[in-house]
Amino acid sequence: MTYSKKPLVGIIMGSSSDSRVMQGASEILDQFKIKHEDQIVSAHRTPSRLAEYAQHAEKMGFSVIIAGAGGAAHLPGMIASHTVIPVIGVPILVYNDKHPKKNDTSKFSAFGGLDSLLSITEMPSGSPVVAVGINKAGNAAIYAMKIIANEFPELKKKLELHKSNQHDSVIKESEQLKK
Ligand code: RP5
Repeated sequence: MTYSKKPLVGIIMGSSSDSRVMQGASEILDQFKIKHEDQIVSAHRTPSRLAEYAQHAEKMGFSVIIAGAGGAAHLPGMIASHTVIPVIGVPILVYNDKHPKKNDTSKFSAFGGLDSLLSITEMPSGSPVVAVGINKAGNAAIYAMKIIANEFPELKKKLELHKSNQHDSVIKESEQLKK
């Protein structure tokens, strides 16, 4: 069963190179049968598309936007400045090993993703964006579902089951240690 005919979550990322990480969010939402729409929107390469996307998100009625970006990760904050839809930022440690060139560090963040994490969390007062850990796109999906779960009791039950499964697997692992 799906919860809505329209996507409830908008997923955006600054570049196709972010998709490998952001897939983590899509996969979790798929597992829970939450419809989402995924797009590439670059805050600095497509600034007008970014503004249009915010209008699109309002029109689509997204409950949450998950925005992933690496480097100077201004995408989540810029989207948040255009809409009141809550934004969850995913700081991305940039890497691209599709066509690696020897000694080419241009695809890697100089600060191990901390630059992106701080860019997202250090939004000035009045324009908040929450952030999950570096590359933790799956956590963004779980948090997004927690936001929308009050509207959907079935989803709330599924999240509770997910939590109790986590509990049970720790107990099982602990029992196995004793053997
Ligand atoms: C950011 O710069 C993107 O989110 C991406 O993580 C990083 C590198 O982008 P590309 O060089 O792959 O376009 O804006």
